[in-house]
Amino acid sequence: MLSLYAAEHSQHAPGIEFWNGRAEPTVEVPARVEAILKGLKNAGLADPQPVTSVDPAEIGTLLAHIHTRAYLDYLPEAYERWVESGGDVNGVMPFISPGKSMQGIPQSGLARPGLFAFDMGALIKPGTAHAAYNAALTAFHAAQAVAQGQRAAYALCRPPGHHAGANFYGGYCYLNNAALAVETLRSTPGYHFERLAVLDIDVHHGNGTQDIFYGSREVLTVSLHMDPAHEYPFFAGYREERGLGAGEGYNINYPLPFGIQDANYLAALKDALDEIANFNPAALVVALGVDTYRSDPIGKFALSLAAYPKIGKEIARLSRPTVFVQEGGYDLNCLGDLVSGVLVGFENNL
Ligand code: OKP
Ligand code: ZN
Repeated sequence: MLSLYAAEHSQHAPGIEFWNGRAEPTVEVPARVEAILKGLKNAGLADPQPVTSVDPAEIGTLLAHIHTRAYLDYLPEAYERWVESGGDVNGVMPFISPGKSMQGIPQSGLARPGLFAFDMGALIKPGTAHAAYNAALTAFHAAQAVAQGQRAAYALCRPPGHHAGANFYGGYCYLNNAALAVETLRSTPGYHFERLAVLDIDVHHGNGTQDIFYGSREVLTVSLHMDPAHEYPFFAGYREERGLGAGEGYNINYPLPFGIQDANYLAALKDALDEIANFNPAALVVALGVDTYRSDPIGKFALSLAAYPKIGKEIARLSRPTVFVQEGGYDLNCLGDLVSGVLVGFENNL
């Protein structure tokens, strides 16, 4: 399977995140990419190819379909404006965000992060925007390959993207790579990908992807994740969230209990894939998080190693052109085996 990654991901190394009011070392580290590359090679999947440094214009038009102009203008200049205004050189982190009735638009680089950041888990440092654009470029190229006839492709995106919405970022995510893959498929000239589906199997709810397509009946978004009543991102991911207006019925959430094991998880996945099959999309984008693994440091599911090829097999049974986009997964010892498990399980069942 065509696999792509961006070497320049390493320009993004946030180091810390705030959680429970404490600065903690973050699990979203550059070594994740090395671990996954090693896993892909060990599994004999085609050698991952690097995508080269991005000129933002190359994907700018497509990104403007999924993110607001205000947010896209903010991201690349956030660090400089923050430091100019006296912000800590270690990185941009909101310390004030508007209350519900506060509608003003500040110019200060110290306050602007509060307009867009929904948590304190996505530090912006000097290399962050560049790395995020390169991750998006990786998803773009993988989707383009599928639009041009490849059966499937894998984009090793880092930083991940599924928590980034139209005008917000957080949870290690800045640009929504999976949504960009959708827009790339939809925008390929002469190619009729009218109905598309996103299957998000990261252990956290894909609130950004849900946000972007919430009003659309052309893109079905389906997410399986830890019950947000008790876990991040807390404020979205509930079963009642089914889409809005024309999009009503085209967003499906599966909040699942902590500790869920292979059999029950695979049953929920089958149900999700049945919904997708009924929708009959021309192609599928998989937001591939593997933080569902039992020893993941932040996920609270309990899947075994053997679950991952089965997940790939179930996805293959849908028989759609498929773009895999990397999301979370933080157990560096197993990360490569988990990702390649899904991809090999998929390929072996085509
Ligand atoms: C990003 B992705 C616990 C930190 C949890 C928030 C989770 C972000 C997940 N120490 N931080 O969906 O994998
Ligand atoms: Zn996750």
